[in-house]
Amino acid sequence: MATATALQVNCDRMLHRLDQLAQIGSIPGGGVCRLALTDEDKAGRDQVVAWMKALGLTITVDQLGNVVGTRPGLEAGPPVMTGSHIDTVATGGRYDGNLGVLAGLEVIETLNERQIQTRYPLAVAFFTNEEGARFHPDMMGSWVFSGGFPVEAALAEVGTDGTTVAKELERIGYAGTVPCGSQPVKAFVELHVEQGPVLDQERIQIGAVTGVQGMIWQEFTVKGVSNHAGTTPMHLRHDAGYGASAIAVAARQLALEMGGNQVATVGSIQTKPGLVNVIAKEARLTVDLRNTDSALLHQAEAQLNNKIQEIATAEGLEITSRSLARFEPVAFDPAMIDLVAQTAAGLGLSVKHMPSGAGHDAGMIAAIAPTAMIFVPSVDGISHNVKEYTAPQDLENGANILLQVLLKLAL
Ligand code: HGY
Ligand code: MN
Ligand code: MN
Repeated sequence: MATATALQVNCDRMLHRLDQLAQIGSIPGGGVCRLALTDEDKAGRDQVVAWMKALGLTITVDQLGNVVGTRPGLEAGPPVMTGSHIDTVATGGRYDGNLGVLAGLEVIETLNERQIQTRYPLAVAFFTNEEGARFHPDMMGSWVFSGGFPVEAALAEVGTDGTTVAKELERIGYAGTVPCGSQPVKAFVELHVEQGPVLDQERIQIGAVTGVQGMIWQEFTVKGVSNHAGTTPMHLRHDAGYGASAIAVAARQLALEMGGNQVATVGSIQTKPGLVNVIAKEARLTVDLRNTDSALLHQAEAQLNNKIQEIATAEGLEITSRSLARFEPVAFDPAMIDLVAQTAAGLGLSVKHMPSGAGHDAGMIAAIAPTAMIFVPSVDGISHNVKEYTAPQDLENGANILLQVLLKLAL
């Protein structure tokens, strides 16, 4: 259809929405803090729902607060869906997740302007708690939406501040009634900033994402003995603070020794009582392990657990753990990956097939529908940081590919 391939998004309009949404929960440095189900997340949700309504979309809110805006097609049936998330980490950038949702709205507005009707319905979704920073695990909403996690378990999750998903959904008015898992999807395409350095360093314009790497999040509690930092001989110490630090060093060492795609980090360490002259009696820390290869990821986990047992024995510490998130690597549908790559090439853009280092809602929806992702470069590979930045031309390229891919799937 000649007109369809000539269609372009209105990038200024999309940038304006990105800027408006970034004002909600804005933090110094141009970043955003809209932790899932907080007042800021509510305000962001209300804004996006208002835009969806203005575009004539039919809105559904499911039991976990996942929001889907649907544009009817000439035929009824499962929609071709795009979207992402609008919750952020506490030190978030303005593009992570938000770009995918607002580019979806831009596609809808472009089609509305030209009164283009698609054969199948089109939908734009934002999923609850993709980040998993306040409530674990991450990708919670899309995981429940795609039937991977029981909605009851998700609603009962207790956040880092002691409240539950259920209570917070009620409080912000997004405890919907649509049963989770009741909304079939014909195909799913997510536009997202890469959040890593590959496209930027290799000066490539588009990533045709082949899949999402596996991830394991564990929280360890290290119990030792509080004592005086000055009088206690070193060989008599059971220092939980040292134990936690030794785990952090072991995780990093393990990733460096394994090499390849293995990564590891300790993002959070808290000690009690947390005083300069008191040997810590307790420490709590999180470990994030990831790898594109399932067997290697499990090998990393086993090796780290062995090391942790050695630390516990050597230091006379009691170390327990609880799982916060556990996702196997996901491979996207080859035909969908090719569609992204061919569409990018057709628009004269350079494209690279690559895995995603970050978790994404697409990694969950892939369980119920042919799925693909489109990456655009992150300058210096920075993300989960207020300095996250993607150039307007790259944002426009990504949105135009999203437009063309959705049309090819829905016309
Ligand atoms: O942690 C992740 O990869 C995602 O941002 N939730
Ligand atoms: Mn994201
Ligand atoms: Mn993120």
